[in-house]
Amino acid sequence: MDILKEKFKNKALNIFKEYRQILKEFGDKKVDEVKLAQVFGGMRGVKSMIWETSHLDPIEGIRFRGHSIPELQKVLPKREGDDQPLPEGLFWLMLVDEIPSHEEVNWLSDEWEKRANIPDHTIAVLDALPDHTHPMSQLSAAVVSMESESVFSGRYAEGMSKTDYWDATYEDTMNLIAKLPRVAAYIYRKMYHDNDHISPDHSLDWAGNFAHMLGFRDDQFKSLMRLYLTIHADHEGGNASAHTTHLVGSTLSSAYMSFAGGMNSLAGPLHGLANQEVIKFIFEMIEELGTDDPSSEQIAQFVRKTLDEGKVIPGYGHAVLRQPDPRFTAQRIFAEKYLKDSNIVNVVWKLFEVVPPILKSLGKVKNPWPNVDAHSGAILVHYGLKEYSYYTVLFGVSRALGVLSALCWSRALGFPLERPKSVTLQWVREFVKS
Ligand code: CMX
Repeated sequence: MDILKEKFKNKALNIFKEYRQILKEFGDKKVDEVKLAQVFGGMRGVKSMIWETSHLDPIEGIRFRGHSIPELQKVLPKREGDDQPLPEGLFWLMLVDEIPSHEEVNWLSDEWEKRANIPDHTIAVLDALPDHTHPMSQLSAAVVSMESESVFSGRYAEGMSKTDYWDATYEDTMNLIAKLPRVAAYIYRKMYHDNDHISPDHSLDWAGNFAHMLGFRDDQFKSLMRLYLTIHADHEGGNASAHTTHLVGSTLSSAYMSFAGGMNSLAGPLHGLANQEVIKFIFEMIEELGTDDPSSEQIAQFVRKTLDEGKVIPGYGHAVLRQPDPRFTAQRIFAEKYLKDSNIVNVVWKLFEVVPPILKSLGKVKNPWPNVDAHSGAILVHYGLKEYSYYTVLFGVSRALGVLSALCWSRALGFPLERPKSVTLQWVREFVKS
């Protein structure tokens, strides 16, 4: 058994016993009251799921196993010469609640590299898709096609015991995360670089190698990828991509099917696709205004016009957060260090000044502040990754770290099939009368 799996097994066994005892003693205790507004309102705030890997506070933002993003930037192992954390370290932390050593993250980089080959039929599936297929549809199709390799599905068909579900899910998780950069880079080079693919560099880490296979040689871009793939990894369990992965996984679908479900949900414009929508919005504004250095007044006018047309301002607002997203701030700090003179980055910063007061003035937007998607595109454009339809794939590769480590926990703790209760409008009519 590998070192990480052994650690996970020991942790999970203890926590399994602890939570069963808690349930036995306190299972009837009420945790929440649900209001009718929440029944109609997308279940906002209803406490209904266990998610060990991260926790989201409306004011403070995300904490991964108790660590904020600036703390992660300090405590997680880094590659020599870089000041951003390795996403391998975050995966380790989320899975076993320990900050790994340099040796441990190096082991994980090597382990993922060993598991990274993608099946020929997945390449054939991607090649068969027409060019106008959105990159997120391609990612989803590729992940579903790799289900044929699922250790969990194979062992389940042979009659695996319940007590081994976590083991097979761990194997699928490690294999799938290892393969995602290859799949994602293949989609990018196929779509935007005439199928001119780049072989992996086995000496690089998971994120650095992904940047390399996309075709970016710049060390700063590799550093950006390490930051990007760290901060997008998890946002507690209720967000749409995490919750979808969890829901599909609760049926004992494999990690591949569960993650593909999560990706289909990330592909919506109110969720992960917002990163492409933000840069599209900025490009349209630049084109309409005829300048890539618009004044605040010009930006305000464009924002108001967008709202008058009945559209949302992408990259702003959040279902939980009530302050600027620390993931936005982390990217801003990176950009302040390296990209101060970039016009497109400056537009993002001006939007940050202009948009919140306008959204506040509408009187209905609960969070007028930028979310993670408000910043990422401008930095990518600066480094030459301008094909914005691809941006959500980057988000998806990162999200795998959180939702799949959480899936390992769900299997280890033996969580049941998810099955909340729905009601009809007739039920509501009778309920309000009573
Ligand atoms: N621009 C314009 N209107 C907005 C808005 C925005 N950025 N954010 C919220 N609103 C509106 C809502 O559309 C809603 O209007 P109606 O009552 O007319 O339907 C009203 O304000 C209240 O919404 P809310 O309670 O503040 O926000 P929700 O929790 O319902 O939705 C979110 C959250 C993210 C979907 C929403 O803020 C939004 O659409 N933002 C733009 C898209 C975006 O950036 N999504 C990415 C989120 C991060 C991620 O998941 O990746």
